[in-house]
Amino acid sequence: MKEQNKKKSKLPLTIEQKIKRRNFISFSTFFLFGAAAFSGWKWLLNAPDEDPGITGGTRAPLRKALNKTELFFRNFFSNNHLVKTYPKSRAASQVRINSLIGIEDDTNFDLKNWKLSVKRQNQDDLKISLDEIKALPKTEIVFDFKCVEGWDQIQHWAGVRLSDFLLHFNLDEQTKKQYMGLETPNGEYYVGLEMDSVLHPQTLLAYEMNDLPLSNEHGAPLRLLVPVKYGIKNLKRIGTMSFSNSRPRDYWAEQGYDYYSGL
Ligand SMILES: Nc1nc2c(c(=O)[nH]1)N[C@H]1C(S)=C(S)[C@@H](COP(=O)(O)O)O[C@H]1N2
Ligand SMILES: [Mo]
Repeated sequence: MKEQNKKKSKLPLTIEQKIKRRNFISFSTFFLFGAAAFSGWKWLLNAPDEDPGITGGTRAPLRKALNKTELFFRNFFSNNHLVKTYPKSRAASQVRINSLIGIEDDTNFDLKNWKLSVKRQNQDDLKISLDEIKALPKTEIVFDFKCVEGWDQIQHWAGVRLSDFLLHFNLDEQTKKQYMGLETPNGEYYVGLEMDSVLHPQTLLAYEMNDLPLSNEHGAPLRLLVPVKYGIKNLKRIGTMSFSNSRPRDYWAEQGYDYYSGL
């Protein structure tokens, strides 16, 4: 049956014809894909920039794609997703110090009189002392701290769960907003976090590292630890806390880094 079919069709192609045909197919495929890639690139090049502001400049279509990916991961890693923790014996004794933006100047910073200011809408700022924060249940964590620059280190921190803090100071109305903004007392370093990460059970306001009060370089008297995110979001020396439905300004996002910076 098969043989008969073959005989009915045209004469079989010669080897040369076969080669020619293949060459034609591969060259035209190559050309078509090339043309498509080129026009895609031209399109992207001519596409408008994203709206200026909170994130570093890129083409609007690229930002759209980035935001889609972000949403996918945000839904994928809900609050039930916990980062891996380690025994204290695995924690580094020499904890790496990275950048010191907004915290270098210790002469103009009054550690003793520091208070966390919490901005609330239509109400006075809350001013909270370290002692008030320390009075809340203490939570410890040993996790692998990751910096976008490519290093990571297992570190031991302690403080209060940010969600415990918010509950205790009656900030539940504020947590209905989509974002929290944190800034150093001098406003030179600042981050924005979406509420899912703020309320994540491993997110801490930390005042101790390796069972000792934070050193200035590590963000004394109080810093953020958000283990579900890269180091850039882990603001050292918190001065103010605020809430909003639009993205708060973010130091590294303004430089073009991913706003979400999730792990
Ligand atoms: N105020 C302030 N917080 C900051 C930074 C900074 O420069 N200034 N750097 C961030 C970055 S990029 C990292 S990796 C971590 C490093 O924290 P560490 O110095 O305690 O290791 O702090 C983050 N928080
Ligand atoms: Mo970092």
